[in-house]
Amino acid sequence: MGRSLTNTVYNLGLEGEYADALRQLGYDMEKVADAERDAALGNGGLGRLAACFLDSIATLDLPGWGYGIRYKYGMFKQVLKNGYQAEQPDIWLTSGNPWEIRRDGLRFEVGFGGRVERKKDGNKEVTVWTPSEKVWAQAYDNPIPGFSTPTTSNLRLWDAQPISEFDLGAFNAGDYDRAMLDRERAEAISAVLYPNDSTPEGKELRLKQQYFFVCASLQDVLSRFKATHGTKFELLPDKACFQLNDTHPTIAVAELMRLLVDVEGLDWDAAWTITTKCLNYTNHTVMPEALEKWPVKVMAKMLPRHMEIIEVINEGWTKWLGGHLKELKAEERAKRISAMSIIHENPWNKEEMLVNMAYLAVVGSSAVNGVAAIHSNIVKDEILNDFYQIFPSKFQNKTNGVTPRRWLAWCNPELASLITETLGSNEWINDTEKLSALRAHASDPTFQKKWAAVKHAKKEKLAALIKKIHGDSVNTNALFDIQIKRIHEYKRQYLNVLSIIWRYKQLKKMTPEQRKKAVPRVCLIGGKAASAYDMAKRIIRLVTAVGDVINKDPETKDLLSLYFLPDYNVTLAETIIPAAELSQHISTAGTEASGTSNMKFQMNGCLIIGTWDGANIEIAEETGVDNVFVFGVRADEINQLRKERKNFKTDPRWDEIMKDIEGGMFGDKDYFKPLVDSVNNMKVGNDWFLVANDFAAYLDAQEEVDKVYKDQSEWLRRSIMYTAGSGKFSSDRTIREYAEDIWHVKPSRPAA
Ligand code: OX2
Repeated sequence: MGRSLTNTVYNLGLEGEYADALRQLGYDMEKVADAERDAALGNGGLGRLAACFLDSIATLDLPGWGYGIRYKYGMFKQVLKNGYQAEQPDIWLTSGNPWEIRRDGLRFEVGFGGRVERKKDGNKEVTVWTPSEKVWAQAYDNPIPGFSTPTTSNLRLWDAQPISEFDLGAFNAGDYDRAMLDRERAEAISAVLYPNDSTPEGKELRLKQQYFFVCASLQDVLSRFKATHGTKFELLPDKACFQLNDTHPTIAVAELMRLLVDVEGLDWDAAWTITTKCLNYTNHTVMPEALEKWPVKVMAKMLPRHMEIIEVINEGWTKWLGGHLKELKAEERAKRISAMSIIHENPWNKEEMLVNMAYLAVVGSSAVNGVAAIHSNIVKDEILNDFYQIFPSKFQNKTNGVTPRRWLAWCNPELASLITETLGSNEWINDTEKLSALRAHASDPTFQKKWAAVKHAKKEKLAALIKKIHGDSVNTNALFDIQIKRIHEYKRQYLNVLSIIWRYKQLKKMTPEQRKKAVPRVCLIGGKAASAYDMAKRIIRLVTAVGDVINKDPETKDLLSLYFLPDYNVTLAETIIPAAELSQHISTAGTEASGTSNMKFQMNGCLIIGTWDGANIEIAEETGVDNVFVFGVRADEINQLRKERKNFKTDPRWDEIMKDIEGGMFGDKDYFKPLVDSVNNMKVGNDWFLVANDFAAYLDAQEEVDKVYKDQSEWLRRSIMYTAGSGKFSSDRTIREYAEDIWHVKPSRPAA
């Protein structure tokens, strides 16, 4: 969520009044705002997307809430120790969180483990699950005010608390540790956010967290439903629906069945009809390791009743599938059924059976969507193709969006004022399609001058931050070139660093006269590496090591510098993005589902260098493809290129740089060896993300960037065209599509 104070004050339209009131009390708005800690309860784009969605849901007066976990420790704080990433706990709750409201009395029991029995209830057989461990899920509400509306939405977060406060018996017997055991075990559930982005660890605690928040959230919604509609559960799909955000909450399929069948006494078929109508699933990534699969053994131990339910769902599903595919020959039919079974063998360990959570979600949902056009096609044609063939109408696309309030109007008030002044009203804040009227001004020199002045002021602000972090003054007349996102091999920060090394080597070779003609650049890279992701941590070290060399070189430092910005988070992004002139979205084609920072940069008039991937494609279409620096292989070439890896002939410039790194030009050569080996060994399976394949095209695209930057009027024209073309990427548009096509809800304002 990032910070709430300024966003709330702005969304309520109170900015002037609030700052005045603070001043009267002797406080400065900016300082007060700065004292707030970011709520960092997610990993990256997936969580931040949900935050933007909540802003749009409230602003559009839609009846929707968010649910999650009130982690005691959110996303770790990243610090650099001698240029290496180190993780520190994010202790954000110690001084309290003024935004949350603890809902006393609003808590639900959540169980784990134990046994399942059949019992007779009259002549009906009922299933009774007796968990061996129980905790409370305590509700905390976080208000989400809409912009320019009285509607305020809610983010309800669950905190895990012990059912029995304290074991006095154990304490009296002198066993102090055991006396506290229940509390510790319960609190562990909502203690820490897993610091992965798209690489779930097979940790039992993670499944426990997932079930914990799903169970509490479903009980919460059912209890509100029952307060109005009693037990008329056939009405549930009209009154409630759930959007499952990736595979993490997909245990909801089994849990809703359990609540309806075991707790409410519905028969299985009626419950299944209701469940599948209420649930929808969004896939957010193509990374195979992120499509969660839980070992049957783990699931059966922690959630024995859910494992049974999943088995029954799978039996029904595979049986139905057999009927549906009856035209096929027996062998082919068996193959297809086995490929689509929710429970299947672990391909790496034949002894182990797995529950495939994405398959469970698809079978248990009404709608399945990807998050950008290309990604939704990959979901249909590759990841879930078998299912798409069976249920083509279930599959949809919902291209992501970001809230123009936080990501343009509030983080860049100077640009917002200029836009409002030029368009004659601030209606664009709620109707971003109106930004397209800026196109008429894109080539106007007077307007360009004003536009450039805003960008420069934002660059000055970022430069001050760099000075604070690194102690260096950067050249604010240089092109500010930025890549901020989680560090991952598929996002290819590595490719960026390699091109910076090449640029440095070129500058070194130039005469002073030639250097005068070079475009100066300040390169900034920021992002966290999952604590267990070794290769990503090496990439960070390469960035800092290269920065250490070039930032100290008196010959070139005004022409090229490279800084790693530690602890990248929402608040930092709010300063970085408005200042950016070039942003990098250079994932291997077909690997970044959408990306959302690309949209934030676009809104702020920042040019994009990018691959034909994720939402870059739609951004280019809206901005004008010629205004974007597009390079690299296309998604449909990737499989073939991976197979041809052995025969790939690397560029001589690449070979030179690899030798430089291996030879210790940036120190730490042993530490960088695995990094070099991961891309430089020409065998099948190596350089999986095709860094070498795209290297030459990327250098060409970078050269083109320099060329255009030298023509400032063309650069500014493009910059204006980016903002003008960003209308589609408001999360208001995305949320309207979800509301109309999937949720079937309409706006409604509380009566005045
Ligand atoms: C991210 C995707 O990597 C990113 O491409 C997308 O824009 C974002 O989700 C929002 O849809 N973890 N993070 C993601 O997916 C998962 C899983």
